[in-house]
Amino acid sequence: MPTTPAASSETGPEPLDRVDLAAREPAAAELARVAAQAAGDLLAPPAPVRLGDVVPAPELVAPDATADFTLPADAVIRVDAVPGARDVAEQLAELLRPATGYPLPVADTAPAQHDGLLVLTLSGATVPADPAVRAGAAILDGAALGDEGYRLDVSASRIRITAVTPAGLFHGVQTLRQLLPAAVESATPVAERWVVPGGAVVDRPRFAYRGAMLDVARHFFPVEDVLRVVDHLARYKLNHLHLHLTDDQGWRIAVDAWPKLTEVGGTTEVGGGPGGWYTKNDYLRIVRHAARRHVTVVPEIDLPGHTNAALVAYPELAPDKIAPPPYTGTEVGFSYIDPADERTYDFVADVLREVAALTPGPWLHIGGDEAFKVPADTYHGFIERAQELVAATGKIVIGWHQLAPAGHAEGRVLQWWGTNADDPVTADAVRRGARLILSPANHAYLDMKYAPDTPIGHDWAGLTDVRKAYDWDPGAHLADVPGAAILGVEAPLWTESVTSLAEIEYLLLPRLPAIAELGWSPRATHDWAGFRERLAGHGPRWAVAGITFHRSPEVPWPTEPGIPAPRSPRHTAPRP
Ligand code: TNX
Repeated sequence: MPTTPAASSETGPEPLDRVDLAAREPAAAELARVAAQAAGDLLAPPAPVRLGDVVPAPELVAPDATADFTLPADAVIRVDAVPGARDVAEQLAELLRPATGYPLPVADTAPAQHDGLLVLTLSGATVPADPAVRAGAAILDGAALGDEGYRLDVSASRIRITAVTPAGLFHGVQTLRQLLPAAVESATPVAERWVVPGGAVVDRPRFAYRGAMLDVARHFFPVEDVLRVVDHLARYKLNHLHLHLTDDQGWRIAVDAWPKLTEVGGTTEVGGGPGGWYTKNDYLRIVRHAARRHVTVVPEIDLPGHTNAALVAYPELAPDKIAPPPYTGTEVGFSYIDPADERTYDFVADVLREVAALTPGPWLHIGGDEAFKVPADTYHGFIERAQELVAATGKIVIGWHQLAPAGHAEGRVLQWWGTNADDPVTADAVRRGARLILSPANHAYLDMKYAPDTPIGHDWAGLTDVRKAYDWDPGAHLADVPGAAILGVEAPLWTESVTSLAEIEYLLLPRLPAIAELGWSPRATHDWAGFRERLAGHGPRWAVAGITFHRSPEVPWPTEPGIPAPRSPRHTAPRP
């Protein structure tokens, strides 16, 4: 038996002539192996990101410390020759090329040739030939990955993403992006070892609907700003962008049959600025940019209240047929289109038909909130007709939860924005067949201030720091509503106090990832301590990408050099 160091120290060193060198060989080999490993580690330190450091938290993570992958300069992305998959591969290349400076050509995978360095595969329900993928299939087979799930396998020689749909591949790409060093967010080449931690991730969403809303009516934001917001959603696997397109202060979407809606109603905004609106081509740019990122745009035409801008443009829609003055303040609940005039329903039908024609997604949102001046019976009658007009376009109606007492319409979805989770009227609508998107204002409203000194935002639903945004369970939030009725979650950003992209980002980040995790991750992963650690790693990513964020004191942001202090959003004077 070889002598162990412990035995040697107790009995003193053995005379050399009695040492059995052959018996020592394994120890020497082990020493050599450890030394080689140490030298190798010096040259190739472990991946800076751990496999589980992903937001939203994946369903299953199986790290393999021996299988880190380093992206070589001559890497090729191979992808199944399917249009949707090919485009995801192109987007992966677009993500990686600026920072790496590598050419990263995208090549089609021949059926038997899965030997590229970065492989994206649509596997359908068939069991994949690759043993690593087959092992994963034992946990979740291809079909169980569903419409949006993916499997990521990282070995020393290859990265493979497998999914049933292009959306699943796209989500896998977002995970891969987060597993690369933060410098991958750089717009210019960086000298960096592009290491990805080894192992497997198998992942799929908890809820089908995961969204954010941008109010482009109170303040108008140009197309480029909206595209960038879509990019932020896509990073965190959110799949719906709800655009609040119309309100008292402005009408933002062109309608051919009623051109003055934008030409007159689009020229105002909160605070007296110039406003603006989207032509149909502008709007389609947003829809297409979102679709490429597997984000569905949900257009909202807020009815019958929140319509002052429409009444300025078309006084015939007003109950008294007199044009009101344009409105640039921030009060709510004073305006409505005339529910007693048939011309109003022509207007609603025309608008919904034209907006539906710009909408590849299944949803049309008709608002319905805060029509305080319309008597309840009249309001219910109006909503029931509006719900029918949505159905006539072939879309499914969504409305704020004020729709609840009106009659049920096939498939309808209510967006609940209350602060008291005991809401019998909404629970009753669910019993009559409604499904819910949850946007509790005291957790999910991104226009609420983080803290008393937050320079912009509201506080009517309380202050919402990152923990408050994170600490609730959409599946069990509302009394007497079963989890099965919850379609998903949405984080709305109202923009009465928001005037720039930097301010949008400041309110979005870091709370949007909190809501994204509630929508995507299995409840078993919910853990504030772990979330804030994972979230901390995103500060450097946002900083490198030039994205504004709130450096919340609740998050242990890294303090190494290279992580600049966050920029505050431009401070704006309080508005009337
Ligand atoms: C309530 S929430 C509104 C909006 C305001 C928001 C401000 C909802 C459906 N209506 O009109 O912009 O509060 O936080």
